Amino acid sequence: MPLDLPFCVSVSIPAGVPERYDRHTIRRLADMPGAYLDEAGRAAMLARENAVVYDVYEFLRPARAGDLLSGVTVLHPGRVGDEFFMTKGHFHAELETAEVYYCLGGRGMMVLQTPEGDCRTLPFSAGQMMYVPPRWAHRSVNTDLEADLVFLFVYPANSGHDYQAIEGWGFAELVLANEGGDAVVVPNPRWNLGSDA
Ligand code: PAN
Ligand code: ZN
Repeated sequence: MPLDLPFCVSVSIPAGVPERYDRHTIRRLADMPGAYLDEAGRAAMLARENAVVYDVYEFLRPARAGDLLSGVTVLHPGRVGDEFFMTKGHFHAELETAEVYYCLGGRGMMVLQTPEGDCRTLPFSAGQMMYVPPRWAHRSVNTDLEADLVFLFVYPANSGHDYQAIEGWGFAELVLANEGGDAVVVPNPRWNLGSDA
């Protein structure tokens, strides 16, 4: 889309895929080594099929303060072991930048965490808005095995992404299915162990 001109685009509810977009990123199981607690389970699933975990449709802008990046994420249903499908999660490289998510469809949670390790996991479902303050890393989790979790996001164009810290440490909390299949938030047994690995 032409830069510096207003644009308006249809985003269907609850499917979420915009009628047009600048970039489509596909994240598959193979793109998420070490992200799930059950790494052997991920490898076994991968041997069968390199499933798509989520799609991101973005409207691109120059990386300048004052501009905004926006788009839609479609996080598909599934589990690796007991752990629900989730995004990689990241800090913004420019740590003092915030983000707003609005959930268009589905049912899930967001895991948020500061560099100091303060971790909060909040429900995030259709019709809800999530405010991610500056400094808080964020990951979305789809806790519905039947439907996509779909959300629109808006954040400063100069934010950048830092995936490394989360790839190393993970978040302090995980969202797992209990025996009945319901989502439960539990402490991450691997939390912080990977920081010097
Ligand atoms: C979102 C996320 C998107 C995919 O646009 O980037 O949901 O998640 P990961 O980037 O963690 O793979 C956002 O938070 N942007 O800043
Ligand atoms: Zn973000």
